Amino acid sequence: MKRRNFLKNSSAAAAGLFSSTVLAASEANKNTVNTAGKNAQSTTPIVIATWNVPNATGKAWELLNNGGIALDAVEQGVMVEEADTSNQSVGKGGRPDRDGKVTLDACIMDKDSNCGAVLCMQNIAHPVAVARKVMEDTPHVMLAGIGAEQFAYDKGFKAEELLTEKSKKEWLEWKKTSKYQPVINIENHDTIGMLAIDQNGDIAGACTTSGMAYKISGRVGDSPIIGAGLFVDNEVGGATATGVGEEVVRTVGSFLIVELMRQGKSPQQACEEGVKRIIAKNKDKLDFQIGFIAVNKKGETGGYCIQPGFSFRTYSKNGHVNTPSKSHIKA
Ligand code: SD4
Repeated sequence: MKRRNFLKNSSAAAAGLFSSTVLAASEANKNTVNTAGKNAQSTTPIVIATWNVPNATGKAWELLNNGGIALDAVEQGVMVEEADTSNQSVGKGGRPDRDGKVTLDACIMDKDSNCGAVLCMQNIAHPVAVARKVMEDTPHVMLAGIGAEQFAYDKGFKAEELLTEKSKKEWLEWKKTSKYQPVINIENHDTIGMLAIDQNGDIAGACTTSGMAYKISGRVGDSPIIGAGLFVDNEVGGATATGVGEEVVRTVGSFLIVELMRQGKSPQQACEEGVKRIIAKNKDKLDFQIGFIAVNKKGETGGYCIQPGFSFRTYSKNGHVNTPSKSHIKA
């Protein structure tokens, strides 16, 4: 299959599965206040994450509020989603590739621009924690595949079956009808990217995913790629992405957004410009989703996406809020 077709199908598929996410998000919204204005207020400490992930942002806030550092907050925050088997886009329970293997991608970045990532790693439930070990205990930034897995074992991580019965059943169903071709309305969105500013005013970020469902074995998207799925500059702010990773990589989206903030744009303006760059490259096929979130050094936040339905969670002294993102295509 031509790359373009695969992307197109994956993209449309992503937009399709989106509707279930939207429904779930709107259910959860009933218990939250949407105060987009409040999110624009500057406040630190603060945590912001892609999608409506109250348990993850709750965990991160617990650490930040007790004086914890942003790096610990984002790591432990996203680990909540990695452990949640009902989230089929992250960690254990993630949807597998087309061969039935769950392969995980994650990265982490700290206030000193140290970073670590693991790509296409199997059998380890917490790739973000392994990414942190890569950052702290090796001279490298990225470890991939078997090497990443072996490194994790060396660091004391235990092998776990990541394919849940639910994800296995869905994959077996997919195999029956698709004969290994990408099929519209299969792919998934719920990758968690998280950014935090701690009481010292320092910024860190993390991003973790099981990638696009039923991807070609070995495929890696934007999520573990520093600059694409995540970027932090402690002088400026941070940004992270969700959606069709190939498109985020093509614009080095998160780095772009941080640089736009450096030039004076607000997080909201920077996210909108980041999405516009992607749209400009895909004028005739806007059938996929990209969502960006960003925070600047002052604790102002922003988010923007292509398709309606994306939301992001913030937790600060202003409260714990799920904000439906503004979108290029209107609902
Ligand atoms: C990827 N960006 O692997 C990820 C997918 C994603 O919610 O965001 N899913 O391309």
